[in-house]
Amino acid sequence: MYTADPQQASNFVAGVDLAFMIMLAVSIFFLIGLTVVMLVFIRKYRKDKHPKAIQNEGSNKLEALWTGIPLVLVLVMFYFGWMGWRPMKNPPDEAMHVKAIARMWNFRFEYENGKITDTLYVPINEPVILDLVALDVLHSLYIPAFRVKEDMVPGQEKVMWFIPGTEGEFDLFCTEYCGLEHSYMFTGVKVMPKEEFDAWIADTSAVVAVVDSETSLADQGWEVLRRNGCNACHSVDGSKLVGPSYLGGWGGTRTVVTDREEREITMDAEYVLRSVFDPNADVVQGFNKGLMLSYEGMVTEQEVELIIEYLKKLNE
Ligand code: HEC
Ligand SMILES: [Cu+2]
Repeated sequence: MYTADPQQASNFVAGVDLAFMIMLAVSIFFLIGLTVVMLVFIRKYRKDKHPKAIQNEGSNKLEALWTGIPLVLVLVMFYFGWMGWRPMKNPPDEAMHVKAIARMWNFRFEYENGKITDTLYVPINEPVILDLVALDVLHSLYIPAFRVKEDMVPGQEKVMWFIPGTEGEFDLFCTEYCGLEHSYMFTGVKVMPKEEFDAWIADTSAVVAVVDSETSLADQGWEVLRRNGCNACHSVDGSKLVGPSYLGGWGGTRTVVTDREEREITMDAEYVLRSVFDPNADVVQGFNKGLMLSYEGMVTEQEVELIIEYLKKLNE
């Protein structure tokens, strides 16, 4: 996915890489230096040359030296680390905001005009502020090429910002182990020329057009499931993941727990709708409450109907 010049990918690359290279250089210097000194000493002070060990009472000069030099080195590293990190904490006042929402186990990005995507789209050379929202547990948004990473904490308002400097696609993923399908939280950032981005963002038809394209209703239902990350928890082949499989679900009966009472229920449209908007009202026996969050406001009723079309087709 790494299609562009890494040094230009964002405004933070130079600062972070400089700090990294300095630390790497210091480490390599000491690795080689210490190894050489060790080998020399092994030779110089071996037993047949130095049969009698002597007691060394210490040296204030040496003490001062090996306190002073590392102190300076550590402060140099701190300085460059700080210089690379500080600007990340100072987002500009004027910038495009995108809401980045993480949940088990996908990312979604909401733009100022309401457009929603599962890949992040940004214009080149424009500052972008991501408002980080975690709906369930700790996640962490990481874009290695941009050298940015920030934890996403439920209930905490945090931001991340950057100015993309190269067109192309870069990896974006969750880097805080957040449960079974953590590795599914893998998507990308697409950096586009400004005009192309403006045209893209203005085109909200893609959001609406889910319903009236050429594809069959069931295929559109699948698309809704894919886009919302439902498949991280629900399989199509009957295997049990975090939630029940879609297979054989529609029209079947299942035992659910409603207000601590067990009852039999048939999977009809009403039940599916309730499962999506109020998942913890009826909890399917053998599965845990509280894992599926409500998709109220994220999935429309119309989209639930498409999901149902897909479930029906799966039974055929
Ligand atoms: C984090 C995991 C997770 C995600 C993501 C998730 N679900 Fe669920 N889902 C569950 C669990 C666990 C259950 C069973 C417990 C319950 O009924 O609340 C469940 C139950 C259901 C049921 C009832 C299933 C049955 O066989 O009775 C439906 C329908 C459903 N989910 C649809 C969806 C849809 C549609 C999405 C995406 C918009 C989705 N789920 C996303 C975990 C998840
Ligand atoms: Cu995560």
